[in-house]
Amino acid sequence: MAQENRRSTAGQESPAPQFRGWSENIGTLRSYYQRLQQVAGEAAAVIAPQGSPGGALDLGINGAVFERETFRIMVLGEFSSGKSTLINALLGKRLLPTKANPATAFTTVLRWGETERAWLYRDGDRRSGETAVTTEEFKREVALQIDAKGAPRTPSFALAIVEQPLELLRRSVEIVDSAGINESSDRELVTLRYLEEVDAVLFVTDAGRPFTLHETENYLSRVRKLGHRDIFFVVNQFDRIEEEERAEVMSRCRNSVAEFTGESGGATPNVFFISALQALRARTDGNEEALKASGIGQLESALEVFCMRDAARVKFVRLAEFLRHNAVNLRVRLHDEGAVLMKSTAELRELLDRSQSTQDQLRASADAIRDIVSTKILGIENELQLRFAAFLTDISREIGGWHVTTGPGRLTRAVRSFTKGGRVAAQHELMDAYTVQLQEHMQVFCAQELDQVIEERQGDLVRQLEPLIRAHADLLDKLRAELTGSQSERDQNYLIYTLAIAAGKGKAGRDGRRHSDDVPLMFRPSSLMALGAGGGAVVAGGATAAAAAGLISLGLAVPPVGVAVAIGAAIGPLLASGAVFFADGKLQTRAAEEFAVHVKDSAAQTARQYAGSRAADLREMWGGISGTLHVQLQDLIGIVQRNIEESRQDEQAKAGMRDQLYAFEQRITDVEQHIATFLQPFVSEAEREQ
Ligand SMILES: Nc1nc2c(ncn2[C@@H]2O[C@H](COP(=O)(O)OP(=O)(O)OP(=O)(O)O)[C@@H](O)[C@H]2O)c(=O)[nH]1
Ligand SMILES: [Mg+2]
Repeated sequence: MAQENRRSTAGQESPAPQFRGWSENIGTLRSYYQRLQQVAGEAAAVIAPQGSPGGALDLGINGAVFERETFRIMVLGEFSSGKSTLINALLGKRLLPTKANPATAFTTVLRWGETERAWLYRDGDRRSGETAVTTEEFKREVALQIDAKGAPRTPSFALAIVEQPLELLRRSVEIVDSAGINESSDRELVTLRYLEEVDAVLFVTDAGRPFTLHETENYLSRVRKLGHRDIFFVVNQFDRIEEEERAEVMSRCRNSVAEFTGESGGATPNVFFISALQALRARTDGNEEALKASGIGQLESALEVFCMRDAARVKFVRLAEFLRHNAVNLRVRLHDEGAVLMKSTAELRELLDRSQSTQDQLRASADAIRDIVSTKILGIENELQLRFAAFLTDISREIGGWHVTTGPGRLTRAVRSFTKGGRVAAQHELMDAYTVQLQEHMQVFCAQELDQVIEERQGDLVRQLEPLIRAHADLLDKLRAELTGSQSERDQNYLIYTLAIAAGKGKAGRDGRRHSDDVPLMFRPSSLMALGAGGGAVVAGGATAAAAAGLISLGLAVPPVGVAVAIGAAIGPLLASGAVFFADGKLQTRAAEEFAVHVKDSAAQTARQYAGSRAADLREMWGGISGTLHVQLQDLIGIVQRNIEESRQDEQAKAGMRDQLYAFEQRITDVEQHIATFLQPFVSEAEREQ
């Protein structure tokens, strides 16, 4: 089924609009980058010839990001977790070597090609040249060889690029197989280095020992540190888990992921329980039933949604916004440089001295803004906590009236057979049924009520900050005019404007939910950035949209906290000693009572965790403002100081330089306009989708 879906989507004439022309779009952005870089280079030569200090104009962007025109997903995990088997299953083809012993010798990038082709590289940077090989030769090289003593041989290559005419790889999606980590330090290094070159990560863990401390602390943390927020968590080899233990393994894994992602800032966790081996066999045998049972379908759908809908937006919008922001900075900087050039050293010195108190005032006002933001967010955090705790306490009274459904005849069978396994399974089923219902209620409450609170408080914050930021901007402009002697062309309303859309002001016809995706990228939490405009709503609470997009599994938008575990612990003994409850059919009533007690008891803690994670997002979102104000001031003063130190003499030369700098500014403005036009369709697309 999933295969069918994939085919039909991949074969469509019209993919998601923003995915059309992927290469052209990246190419366009690259050309803007090159134009800006050229201006920066030429301007640097004018401002600071002969490499004099302080004159470097750094665009702050590594051009390499514009070179690759694909969306690259890396499959990562400990050795023998089933990474290669999983990719083979996704491809529907036994392309990559798999075996019980460590099997994959080096990183392999799989990408689309009309015909099968492969190249091998001795180093990961591809500096040492490439060797074209056949698919068979590739397969031989990439399979880790064992010497006579049983030790793995050092592979001759570090990277392979393999082109295959497979649907999955169409539309610029690349999949990377990696040598398993935690097996050999050399191979691990090759794998981990490559992490920096990918856009998203699919982490494979073994269901028999899922998410070990070693995995989370060494590898997953590293993945997060590299800025990856789009992690797909795959619990593989699920077929090896006894049926009656599956529910427990699932909740434990979800819990591990929630703990991990929660700790590091709250991404949107995608956890999938699959059997890659079953999926591969089923796909090569054409057995649809078995394919469905393997669980690979959910993963494929999520990947598909991600690649088709979010990947383009993630990549384009992020790059374009980043580029635009850098262009504005560069332009303002050149403008200030040009203006300061016309002043004598003595004049500049005096101006700097005279402006000391204005400078102090500006620093103080940036600090005051920071303090207001942090006090306000603390207030929001407390309010969320109180409201959420009250909601949980209230709902604990309703639990007795909930209709929970368990598998057909499950409880009756457990009663009859009364085996340990039967009881454990029944226990899990009850526990899951109640937990799912609770999480549904929590999601609705968070999305409908708490989001509203956050939005309102953010609106208050904007209203409070607006006059302060305006005053700050005016003061900064006054200082700029004093120091440079000219009116700046900086968009004074930039911060105010971005703040206003952040809180949902000034746009007609918006509904209450739409706050997060309009938050300008520079003020978005990185998790939002990574998800792009559409996915943004997910993290900030739009659980429904996320679920609709298949991006999260139920319950993970709100941390399930210890509730499920506590409930398991409570129902367990009931079932164990359960003759009396089974006998009079009151099991569910008692389970509901226990569940309610635990919900009530853990309400405060659940609320604290929830409020904490929302507040962390808000802090990240708003925290950049004060920093930006400080940097603006420092840039301005820095230019004056540098000019004082360099004390240029020739007035005519200065005038010439100034004219040149103004011409550079004009070129940058031009690029800025192009970027804005480029971004327009992506922004409107995000709006339509909401
Ligand atoms: N039962 C079962 N076995 C699996 C599954 N997936 C993979 N395996 C087996 O696990 C072993 C390791 O699989 P590989 O795909 O080679 O694992 P890998 O993660 O690529 O390993 P390295 O390349 O060494 O890092 C093989 O014997 C597979 O057949 C699964 O879902 N269920
Ligand atoms: Mg492998």
